[in-house]
Amino acid sequence: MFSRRGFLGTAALVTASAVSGRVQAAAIPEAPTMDKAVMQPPLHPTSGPDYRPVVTLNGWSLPWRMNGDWKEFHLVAEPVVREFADGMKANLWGYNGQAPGPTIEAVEGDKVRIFVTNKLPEHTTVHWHGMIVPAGMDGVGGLNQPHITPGKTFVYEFEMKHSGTFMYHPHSDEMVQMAMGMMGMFIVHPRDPAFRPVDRDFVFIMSSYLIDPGTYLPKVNEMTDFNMWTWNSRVYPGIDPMPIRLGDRIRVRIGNLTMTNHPVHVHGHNFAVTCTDGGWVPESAQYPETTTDVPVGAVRAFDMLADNPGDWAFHCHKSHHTMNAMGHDVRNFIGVSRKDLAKAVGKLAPDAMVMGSTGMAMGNMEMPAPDNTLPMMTGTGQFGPIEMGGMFTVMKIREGLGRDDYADPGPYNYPPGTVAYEVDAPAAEPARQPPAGERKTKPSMKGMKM
Ligand SMILES: [Cu+2]
Repeated sequence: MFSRRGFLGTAALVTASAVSGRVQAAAIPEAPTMDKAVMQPPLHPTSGPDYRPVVTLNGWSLPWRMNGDWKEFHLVAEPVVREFADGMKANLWGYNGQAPGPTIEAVEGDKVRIFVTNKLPEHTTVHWHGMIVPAGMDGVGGLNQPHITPGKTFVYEFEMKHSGTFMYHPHSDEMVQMAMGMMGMFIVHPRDPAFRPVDRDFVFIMSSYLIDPGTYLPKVNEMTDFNMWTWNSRVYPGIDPMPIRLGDRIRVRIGNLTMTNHPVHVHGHNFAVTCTDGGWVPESAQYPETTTDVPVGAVRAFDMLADNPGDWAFHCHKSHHTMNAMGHDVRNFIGVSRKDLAKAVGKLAPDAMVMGSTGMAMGNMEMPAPDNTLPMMTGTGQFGPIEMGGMFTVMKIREGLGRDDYADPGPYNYPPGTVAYEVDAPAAEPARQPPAGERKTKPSMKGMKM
């Protein structure tokens, strides 16, 4: 858990007269830090205007302190160890103990002061993606400000010009630092709490890594062939489930700082994209979807009425992005005779296991793997193996959950007679046309209903 010492405690000691455009080193607020990769409860505001806070999948929101009429936050850029799922950790760079960094929440009209301390071995900056800020606060190293060298603290000050869903990330050795996991979400709530309110507001950011099985460090120069597709630097089954009360109106806000687009898909419901990193989508421009593409360097937030109880898959629809630690240089053996294959392989490698001639479903069987990696397809549901990894989780829509209850409600209790079932009867062979060469006459279309 984060330490809130100093935040709530010191807020009352600071007087409005202490505030000027320039702050002294002694005024740097404490930097809370997080040691867990588990979704923390929503951080309700204790000062400033009211709003319904977001929850971050496997993450948290950064506490602040008021200093006069400024909201002060403190980000610390530093090396971190992030667990992707049980059985795999990665050495990343992030903020305040985790990668991605904490979600920052503020309100339209707020004056925000963000301290950034650099504990990395190289310089960095922070860019506020999508936010309307003065040019000198935009965070492109060299262009808008000097880079923040190791050990130094810089201050960003700006007013929240508009509400919406934004991101933050370095603009300083950007390729390396984003490939190492440095990013986070920045939510600016509308000043009017009646503007498009929702009951539950989920947030995460997508990143991708190439980490060879058995190693801990991402290969930062990779451009396309990633093997870890993550939501908040977690992969299924390590991604938090999304508990939702039946009848809740929910919002899901997704940032994408990977190197490709991700069509995210929800089962059992439809939704409308209501917000991008450019602002709110007018109602007249919204339309129903079940999949929406989240482009690279963009944010999509969708609103959905959770009116269908059950366990519903929510995932990226690129099937390779719901796999873990996947090698791509693999031949397709579907339809190849197992006997011939076994004979050929046996000559070369007597102990090798031949597989893949009927597909790759492995069920409960998992291949031996080095330490610190994850099975390609994994996860178990009440009916058996789920065979997913990567960008996949489950929306668990239940009656009667508490308002701020985000505890996993467990597997769905299906009402009797509502689950697909096996019939105990032989299936008749369908009548088929013989292959073209064996046909006596040309197939006739006459009499066929088209
Ligand atoms: Cu994807």
